[in-house]
Amino acid sequence: MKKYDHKKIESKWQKFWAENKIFSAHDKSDAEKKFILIEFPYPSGTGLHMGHMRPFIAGDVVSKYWKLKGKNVMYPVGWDAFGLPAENFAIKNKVHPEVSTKKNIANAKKQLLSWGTGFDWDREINTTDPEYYRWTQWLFLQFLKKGLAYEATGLINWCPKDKTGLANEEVIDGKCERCGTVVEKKELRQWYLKITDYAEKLLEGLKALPEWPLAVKTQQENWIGRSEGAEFEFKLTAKNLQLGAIRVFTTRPDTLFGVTYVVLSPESNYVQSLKDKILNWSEIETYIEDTKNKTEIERTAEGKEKTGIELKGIKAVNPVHGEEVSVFVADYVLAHYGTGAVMAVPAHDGRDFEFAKKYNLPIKEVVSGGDSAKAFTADGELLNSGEYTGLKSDEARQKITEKFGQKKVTYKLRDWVFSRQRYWGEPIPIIHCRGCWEISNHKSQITNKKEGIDYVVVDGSEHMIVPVPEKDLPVKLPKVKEYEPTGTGDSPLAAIEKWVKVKCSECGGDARRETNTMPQWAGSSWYWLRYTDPKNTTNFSSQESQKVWTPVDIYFGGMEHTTLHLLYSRFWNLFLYDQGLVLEKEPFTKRVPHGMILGPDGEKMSKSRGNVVNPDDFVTDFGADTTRLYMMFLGPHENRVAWNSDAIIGTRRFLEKVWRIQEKVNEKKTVSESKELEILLHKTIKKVGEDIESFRFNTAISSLMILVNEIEKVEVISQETFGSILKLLSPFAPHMTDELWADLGNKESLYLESWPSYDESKLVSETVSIVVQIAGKVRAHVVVGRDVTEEVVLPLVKDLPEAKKWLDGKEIKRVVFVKNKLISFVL
Ligand code: ANZ
Ligand code: ZN
Repeated sequence: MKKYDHKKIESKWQKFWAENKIFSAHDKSDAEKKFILIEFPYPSGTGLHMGHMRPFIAGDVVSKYWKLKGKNVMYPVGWDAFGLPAENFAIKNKVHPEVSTKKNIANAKKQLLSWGTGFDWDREINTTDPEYYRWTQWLFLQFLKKGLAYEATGLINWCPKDKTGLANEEVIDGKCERCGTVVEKKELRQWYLKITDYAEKLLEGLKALPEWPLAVKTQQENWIGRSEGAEFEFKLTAKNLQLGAIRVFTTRPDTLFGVTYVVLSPESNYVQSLKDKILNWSEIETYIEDTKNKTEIERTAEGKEKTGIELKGIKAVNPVHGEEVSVFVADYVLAHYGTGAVMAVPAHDGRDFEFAKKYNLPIKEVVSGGDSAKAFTADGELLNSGEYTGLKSDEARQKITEKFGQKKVTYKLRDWVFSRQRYWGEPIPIIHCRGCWEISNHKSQITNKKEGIDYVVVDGSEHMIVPVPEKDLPVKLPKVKEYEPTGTGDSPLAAIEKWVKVKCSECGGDARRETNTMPQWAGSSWYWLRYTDPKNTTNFSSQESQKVWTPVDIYFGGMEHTTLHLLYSRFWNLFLYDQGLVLEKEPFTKRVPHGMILGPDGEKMSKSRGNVVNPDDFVTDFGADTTRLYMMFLGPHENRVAWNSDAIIGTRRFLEKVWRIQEKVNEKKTVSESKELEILLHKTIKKVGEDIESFRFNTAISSLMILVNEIEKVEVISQETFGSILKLLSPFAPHMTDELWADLGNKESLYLESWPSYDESKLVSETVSIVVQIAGKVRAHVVVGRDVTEEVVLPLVKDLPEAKKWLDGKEIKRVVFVKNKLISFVL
């Protein structure tokens, strides 16, 4: 027997698979397609880590399995190479991002190959390739054409460390998703994508995804945050002077009689417009300034002490009965939710209750069921509510809204801040032209005949927004020496005069390029479509290719992307669907999240903790097959699991055991094997297939281990049996199995074979004959399956005519059951 030399075997097969394109997907094929996707990695300087390896190997196992099951599998990979991680690495190591990205990609690709993955390298894509980002820019212009990309000046999230604006989705618990720095607010001119126009469709679409985990759908649903309620108008007065009105959004119109004050958000325009009438304006102004330094979490968390200041001299009038209540500014009311103004009902809302207690404001109970110790927030029967008293909350909500307000649906989702003040991103394909603005007579909107776009002028900038004509795409990122972020709110591109100055494609006059770049989520918002048609130079992805491959059947990825990439890509896809540019409404049929791989100490891997383990060390020392198998054996795919560097040796020994089994293989095609072994083999074939199909990799492996242990005990096995075992193991340990398959005398790779099938009739164990004893005498025999229980045997026996004769009319005192042998009735 030759030695199990993993290094030799693994590099041999990696070379063979690549040269023979064993794992390529075929655009033309009679077989049913399976599009299996992993979230493409960003090529960082430290290489791919355990967090990549887990989903990538899972996807690879599933791909190899379906290939053996005869499907036309596409398992593609590419590089999500724009964005902060690549750029930060480049800055830190003083190399241009383009250079470092190239190097990092080469390294990561080497890693992926060394893991024995079967990616289709002919479809490799790279978001920083101008031939790729040409289409990212083109797609952006489609949003612009439909009015779903717009520019506005607003108070946005700003990461002071990364020196760029961020989308709401990138702020996790008040911190930058990338670097963990507490996010500030900054007023900046920004590009936005109007994802809010798709709030309803994004929610609706979730219902058509039965194969997504509930947790993922719920998280998206909560993020979109649909609230049904109503708006009411409260008139404002100052010493009997009418000052106009404010509108409040509430989900509890049934509590309108319980309003004891009204609160405006500090950023709300209402406050500014009341400036002259407010008696304590300077105090208010200070408060507004102070709010700027607080995060949303600090402002709104229940239990945090609430602050606020009364607008002296202003009153609000409750529309139900004309009662006047005080008006406050308080930072627990956010500017960008609902109307930015709240009717406060301390008896029935927790935050209002805390606030009212602190400032000694009246608390008026209008829904029965609570006590005065805390707010009673549930529904109930109305109290103190005029003609509505006695109604149930539900009914009261309807009636009060009908009479005094308007039904309203509000979403938590905000428009997507789509520009970054960073160098390493797709340039936004826009120029700003003063000439065109002059020509349009300073109108805020004109229609471009050529491309049918309504151009919108930037607030106050006195320029027209002109999209770069499609024929001039891509707008290439200029090669520069200085690409560090400026921190001023300008992108580093703004300093490159030569690149910024450009002739306007509309009027021919002097214009300036947009210098912000797209966020790192841009390229990934459509990449799976490009895999279907990666070389197309005239279309981002042709409909013919989409027809072959979309939707993605299985999408492996992290839970942390649920309200980032996974939401963004559904949004792009829905939008493109509406434009007739993609064929499927929902891009990903099944989503499979994975648990994090923790360090050996059970903590999240991190450099500072010193518990980072590198997959490549294990691949080198133990082999890719062992590492893959161990990774998949760690525990349920969706669970967090700790990497135990000592336990991997057990997995290696298991593979060595399989290796040794080749000695037992008989020369002849078949030998007679025991019935038990045959049953076990068929059971294992069934189990491994079912487990892989439902991502229970660890239990698939355990059943393989049981089978191999049994085989170890026998003297000889047939080639056929060994072949089946190799196939079952091959998705997990591809190199060794292909090697042993060849050693059996096969001329072709195991992956050109098909998955073993099991025989349903072979699954049932053999039968046994059980003695039926009645009152101490043998009266009958009954034939049943081996190992069946008393519950199964008893009714069978009672139905036997030979037994009935002796049992009918008698009282059975006791039944003794001996498995596989005897059932005895004591009368
Ligand atoms: C009166 C009221 C009475 C409310 C009551 C609740 C309970 P969701 O469910 O999250 O949509 N609200 C409205 N706009 C707000 C803003 N800009 N900032 C902070 N809070 C705001 O929450 C809707 C409720 O949150 C609204 O219903 C409003 O308080 C508050 F017994 O109005 B409610
Ligand atoms: Zn112009």
